[in-house]
Amino acid sequence: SPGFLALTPPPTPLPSSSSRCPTGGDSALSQEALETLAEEAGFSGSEGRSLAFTRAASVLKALPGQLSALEEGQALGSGLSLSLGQDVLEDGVSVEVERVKLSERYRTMKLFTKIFGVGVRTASRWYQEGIRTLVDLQERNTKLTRQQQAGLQHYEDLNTPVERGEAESIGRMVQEAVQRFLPGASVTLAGGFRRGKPRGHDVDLLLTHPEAGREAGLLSAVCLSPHQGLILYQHSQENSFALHEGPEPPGGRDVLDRFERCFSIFRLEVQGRPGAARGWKAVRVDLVVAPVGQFPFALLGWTGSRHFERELRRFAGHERKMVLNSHTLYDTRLNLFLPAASEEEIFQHLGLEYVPPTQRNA
Ligand code: DCP
Ligand code: MG
Repeated sequence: SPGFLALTPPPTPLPSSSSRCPTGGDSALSQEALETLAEEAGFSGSEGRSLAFTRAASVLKALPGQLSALEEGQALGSGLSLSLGQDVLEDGVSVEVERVKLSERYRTMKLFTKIFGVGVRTASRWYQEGIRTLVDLQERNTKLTRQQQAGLQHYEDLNTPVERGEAESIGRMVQEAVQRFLPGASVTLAGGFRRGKPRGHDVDLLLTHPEAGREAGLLSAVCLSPHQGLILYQHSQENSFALHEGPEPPGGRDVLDRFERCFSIFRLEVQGRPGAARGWKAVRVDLVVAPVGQFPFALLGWTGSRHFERELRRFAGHERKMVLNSHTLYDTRLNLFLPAASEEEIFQHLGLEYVPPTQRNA
C-alpha cells in the first residue's frame, strides 16, 4: 500500500483495561455503519467527527478480510472511540446507527442534500422551517436557485447511478463537440470511472489542448452552443487561477480549484430502459478545462478519491513541505513550482512510488 497512507497517525492500541473494540461488543463495525455516522456528523456540522468516521471507514476498507473485534478496534485506533462517545460505546454502534437512520432529521437531511445544488446549510434551514418532503418544497413555493430547480426536476435520474457505458458515451459526445470547436483538444474521463468504478454519481471530464492558451474559452463554446438540446442545465465558472498569486491552495473551504468549469446536466439517450416511459435520462456532468501545463495536476486532483486526495495533500505538506493542489506543486523550502508532464512525475517529486488510478480508491 502507498507509503503516505501508512503515514496517517499510527493506530493507538486501546487501553488494556478494556479489551473490547470501540464498536461495542455486539457486532463487527461495518464500513457502511461508519459512513452513516460520518454523514450524520456532517449533517450536524461536526466536520472533525465526520472526518474521523470517514477515515475509519477507509481504514476498514483497506483491512484484509475478517478481523476479530479486538484487532479491528486496534486498527481503527482510539480517536474513533472519542468520536463515538461513551454512551455509544456502551450500547454498541449498531444501536446508534439504527437510531441515526430512523431519525427524522437524518432522513430529511439526506433527502434534501441529494438535490443537486443543496448543501447541508440549506437542507438544515428547510428542516428547521418544518419542510419534510420534496412535495412540501414545491407546495410551499420555497425559493430555489436555478440549479436547485433543475435538481428537483431531475431528482430521480440524478440519484440513479451512472453506468460506465453511459459515462463513456457522454465522453464521446463531448469529444465530438470539442473537436468541432477546437481540433486537437482532448477529453479525459476522470473521477471514480478512471479509478475503475463500474458506476458513479456523475461524469467528470477533463479537457485540454496540447498548445497552451488554445484551451481558453473552450467550455463556453461547448456548453452554450445551441445545437446542444443535450444540455438540460448548465452554469459555468471562468478560470480564476493566476500563478502570480502564489502557492496558496486555491479558493476557500468549499472551492476545489479555479479552472474554467461547467456544471451541467446532460440529456442522454438511452435505449431499452426497463420500465422507463421515455428514452432518455438526465446525467450530471462536470466539465473542467485545464491548460496543458497544469493538466497532470488537474488529472491527479480530479481522479480522487476524495480521501486519497486529502491524504496525498496532507503528506505533501507535512512530510515534504510542499503545497499540492489541482493546479501546481510548490516546494516551500526551495521556493519554486515543480513542473510535471505526467502524474508519474508528480509522484516522483513527492518521493513516492507511482500509485495507479485503480489503487486510489481509498
Ligand atoms: N474532488 C476532491 N475534493 C472535492 C471534490 C472533488 O478531491 N471536494 C476530486 C476527487 C474526486 C473527483 O474530484 O474523486 C471527482 O469528484 P466526484 O464528487 O465526482 O467524486 P468521484 O468521481 O470520485 O465519485 P462518484 O463516483 O460519486 O462521482
Ligand atoms: Mg464523479
